[in-house]
Amino acid sequence: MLKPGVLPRRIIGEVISRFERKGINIIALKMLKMDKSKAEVHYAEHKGRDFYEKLVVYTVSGPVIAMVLEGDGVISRVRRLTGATDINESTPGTLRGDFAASTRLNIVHASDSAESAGREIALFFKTEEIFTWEDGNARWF
Ligand code: 3AN
Repeated sequence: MLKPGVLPRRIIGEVISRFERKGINIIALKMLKMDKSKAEVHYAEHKGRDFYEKLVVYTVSGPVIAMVLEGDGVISRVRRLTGATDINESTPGTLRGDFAASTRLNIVHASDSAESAGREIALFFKTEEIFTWEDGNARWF
């Protein structure tokens, strides 16, 4: 998920192209505004942390771009492209290393396991909104 700060910075294309250039398939994509209850479910694991309330307020503050990404080892590959959560740790060349100026507003959310991906995808997409597709060139890789 590209967080609300991405849209006004006009870097949606740049962020998404990092995933595409790494050979990851986009199999679902939409722009939407999360409501408070959806944001609270999305970040339920952080309830009670000192940054939680502000994180929810930020998440509902504007449109987000939600995507389902597919590929070999996609969760770890996406998280490596995303970079560390803490912006003081995120390496240049990663999305957060290059674009995030605050840990709370750190550009993107990426699922950290197949289990959380399943839960999070269901928050954003119906089954019929997800399209797996064949890359005709993939057999040469
Ligand atoms: P990640 O998004 O890298 O999986 P999580 O799940 O630990 O990291 O945190 C979810 C979100 O909560 C982060 N993307 C960030 O916006 C926010 N967050 C996490 N830790 C902090 C922190 N120490 N201070 C402020 N915001 C934080």
